[in-house]
Amino acid sequence: MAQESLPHIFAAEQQSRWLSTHAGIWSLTGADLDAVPALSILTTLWDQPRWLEAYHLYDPRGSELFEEICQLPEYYLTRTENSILEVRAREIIGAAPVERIVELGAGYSKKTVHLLTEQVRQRGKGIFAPIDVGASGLLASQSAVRRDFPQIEFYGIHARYEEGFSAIDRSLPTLFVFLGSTIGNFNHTDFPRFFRALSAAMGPDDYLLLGADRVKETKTLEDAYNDSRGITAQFILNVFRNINRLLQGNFDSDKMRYHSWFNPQWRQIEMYAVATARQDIRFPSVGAAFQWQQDEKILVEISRKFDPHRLQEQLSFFGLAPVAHFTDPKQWFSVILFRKRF
Ligand code: AVI
Repeated sequence: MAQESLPHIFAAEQQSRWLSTHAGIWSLTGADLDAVPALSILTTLWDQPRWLEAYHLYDPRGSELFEEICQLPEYYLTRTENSILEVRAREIIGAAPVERIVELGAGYSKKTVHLLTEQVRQRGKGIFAPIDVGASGLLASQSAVRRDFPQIEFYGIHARYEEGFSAIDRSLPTLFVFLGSTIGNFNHTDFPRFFRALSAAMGPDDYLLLGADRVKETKTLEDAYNDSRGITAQFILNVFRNINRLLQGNFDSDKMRYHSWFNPQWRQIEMYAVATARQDIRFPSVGAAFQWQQDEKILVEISRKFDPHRLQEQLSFFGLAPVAHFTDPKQWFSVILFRKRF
């Protein structure tokens, strides 16, 4: 594997830890991205109630299903956020005088295009560095950026979010972009840990653009996560195929069903797999087993819904000051620009 010259993206003390696996895509040396998921799955499945971390949903099939979800008529999040960015990208980029855009998630969706277009229009150049655990999304993003934005330098960072953003140098003013309301998938422990780490990684001239889905009528929320074509159900239950592959497990998808609801007290959609018959689950590779009882639920994913004013106040405690708040005519979704304050 040829080592490329070191990129203008990692802090000096970090550079020796990163290796170029494909030209323009950088991975953490020695990181086994499969080892941590296996441990996470085992520990949370032995919890009471049993649950899973949301990132296990995104194997290649899960990523395809998620793309389908984004096109569903009931799933308003993607198109609402996209319409906000389409209309407001000029103001957003104008308000954030940066040289670099770091996107958490594979990037180069239609939504990112609006920001890159404005970066080139207003500043003529820039650096785009998406961070993602999936190399395929980064490669697709790389070829699209090279094709459509020759003025933009591309660095793909193949890592978990925190590993990626903590390694970035602070010499260039940077806009961190975290869209799609992915913060909604963080539980109450992950949420503060994530923002503490992100704020610590940001320099004084840095900005954060955050997409957050808002609390709204229960039926609208519940329909978005229980679509008439059953794609969301397939997406959620597909996680067990991924677990079977990772841990040589024997989850039987014919003996489970999908259930979701909006929990108003916790302001979150909860997505469960429910056993329709008892399953004796075995993971022979690690010598572990448990009984999944009939009607017992495994919490596969949560999707928290936000009050944007409270969210802005909350992030101010992490040193992130709100600069501008953008929403859609129905006020269903918020895109908020923050500036690092201390
Ligand atoms: C990625 N994330 C923001 C989606 C959401 O809306 O919470 C994941 C998803 N799960 C089921 N549908 C969509």
